[in-house]
Amino acid sequence: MSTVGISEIEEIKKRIRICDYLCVAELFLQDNFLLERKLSFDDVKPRLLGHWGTCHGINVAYANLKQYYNDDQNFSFVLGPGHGYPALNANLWLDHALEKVDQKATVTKTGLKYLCREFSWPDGFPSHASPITPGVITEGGELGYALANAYGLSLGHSEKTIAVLVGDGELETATAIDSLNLHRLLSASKNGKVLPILHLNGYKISAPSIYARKSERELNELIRGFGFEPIEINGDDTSEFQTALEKSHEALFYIMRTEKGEGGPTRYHESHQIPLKNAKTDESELHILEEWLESYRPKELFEEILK
Ligand SMILES: Cc1ncc(C[n+]2csc(CCOP(=O)(O)OP(=O)(O)O)c2C)c(N)n1
Repeated sequence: MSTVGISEIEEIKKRIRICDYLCVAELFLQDNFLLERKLSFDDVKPRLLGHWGTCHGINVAYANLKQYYNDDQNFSFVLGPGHGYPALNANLWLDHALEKVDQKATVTKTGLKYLCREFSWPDGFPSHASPITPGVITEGGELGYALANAYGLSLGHSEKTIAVLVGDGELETATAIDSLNLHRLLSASKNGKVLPILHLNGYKISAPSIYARKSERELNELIRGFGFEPIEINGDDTSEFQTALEKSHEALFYIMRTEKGEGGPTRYHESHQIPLKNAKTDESELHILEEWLESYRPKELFEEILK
C-alpha cells in the first residue's frame, strides 16, 4: 500500500481530470471554454490539428510525479512524445509556469481562453512542444531523444532525479532503445538518478507498437536484459503508481499501462490525433464532443481554480 492518503489520491485524480479536460478544450474549442452554454458549431475551431491519444497518460504520469516529488527543486520531468503538447501545456498552465514566460497565460478565465484558443492556431502555440514552452530545449516533433536527454541532464548532478516518459512507439526508434544502455556507462554515485517510464498505451499512430505485442514476461525480460528492474504500473491505479515511486532499487524501469485515448470517444489508433474530425459540421459529432467535455464535470473542476 502506498503511504499517500485518500485525500492525496483524490487530488491526483482531480488534477488528471482537469488536465484531460484542458487537452480536449485546447484541441477543439475557440469559444465557450467552460461549457457555460450549449456547445455550438461556432465554438469549435475551424482547423483541428493536434494529438489527443497520448494526453491522458502524460497527465497521469505528470500528476503522480508532481504529488510524489512535490516541489523538489532537484526533480525534473522529461517528456518524450512532444506531440502530447496539449497535456504539457495544460500542466504548465495549471502550475502558473506558463504565465511566468507568457503574461497572457494567467490562471484566470481570460488565461484559459488564451490557452485553449491559441493552441495550434496561426501565430499562437504550435501543435507540438517547442522551445517556446518553458523548460523545453528541443523541438518536440521528433521522437527518440528523451532518454538520452535525461541521461545528459543527470551528468555530474548526483543530487538530481529525472523521470522520463517514453512512448512505446518512441521506444522503437534506434536512439531510444539504444539509450537504455546509457546507465551502464554512467557511475551511479557521480550522476543523477534517471527513472524511465515507458508509456505503454499499445499504439503508435495507426498500428500496434511492438512492445505492446510482447507478453508481460517477454517485455520484463527485455528490460531486465538492459540491466533494469521493471515495475509494472496500471495507469488507472493511483495508489499503485504512488507505491511504485517509493521503490528504491538502483536502476528502475517503470512500465505504465494506459489505454490510448482513455476518456475519449474512440480508443487505440483511432484516438492518436483528432477523434471527432467533423465536430464543426456534424451534429452528432458535436454532441459527442459536448458529452465528452461534460464527462469531466468542468464546472465543478474550475470553480475553485478560476475564483
Ligand atoms: C523519429 C520520428 N519518427 C516518426 C515520427 C512520427 N510519429 C509521430 S507520433 C508517432 C507515434 C508515437 O507513438 P508513441 O511513442 O507510442 O506515442 P503515443 O502512442 O503515446 O502517442 C510517430 C511514429 C516522429 N515524430 N519522429
